[in-house]
Amino acid sequence: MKILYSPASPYSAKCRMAARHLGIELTEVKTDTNTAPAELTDNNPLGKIPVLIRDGEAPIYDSVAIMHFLDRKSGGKLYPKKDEKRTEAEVLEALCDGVMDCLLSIVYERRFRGEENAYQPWIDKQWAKVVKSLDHLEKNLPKTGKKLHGGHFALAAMIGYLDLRFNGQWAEGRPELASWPDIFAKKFYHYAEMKAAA
Ligand SMILES: N[C@@H](CCC(=O)N[C@@H](CS)C(=O)NCC(=O)O)C(=O)O
Repeated sequence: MKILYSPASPYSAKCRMAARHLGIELTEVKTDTNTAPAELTDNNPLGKIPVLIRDGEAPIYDSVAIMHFLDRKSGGKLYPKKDEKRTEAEVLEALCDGVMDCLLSIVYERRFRGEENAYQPWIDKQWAKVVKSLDHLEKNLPKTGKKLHGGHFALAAMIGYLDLRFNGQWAEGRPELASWPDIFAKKFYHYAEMKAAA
């Protein structure tokens, strides 16, 4: 199986980390969405990454569908079995993915319109959602028990993207959240190596 990804893509990072944690081997194919290569657009009409490509089977997108596929493939190791715990993990993933949506929207606004033409009220609106969500996470940091789940991988991917594109703009005043990757790294042994390669 291969995954179309880019090193900076947080949704891709979430899936790649989860697959690695579960021991599911994926061939990673670096993909530039800006050039819209046929391998991407033929497999995902939205032209977005990540996309999981399987031999002789339909491609899988988006990242949430890939995570649920990885969960089934691993015999249910990626999400908790108990209903309420599973819902908790899924909502954490939704929140972190939602923050990534806001951050990406800001990055794209600046990139495609140009810094000088970027529409500041839109950026502010997206950033306000990020602030509210990060404050919520700071006060309600998820438990990181024995087993990691999909929500944890989403949280790690979100923090990775904040560090990459919004370094120096989010960690101050949020010590719990800022130091959470240290807890995560103790349970996901490939974290440092994957971060360094990104
Ligand atoms: N909801 C999607 C979001 C995927 C997404 O927006 N990926 C970005 C890269 S991080 C992308 O492909 N952007 C290119 C585009 O929107 O054309 C998911 O969870 O996979």
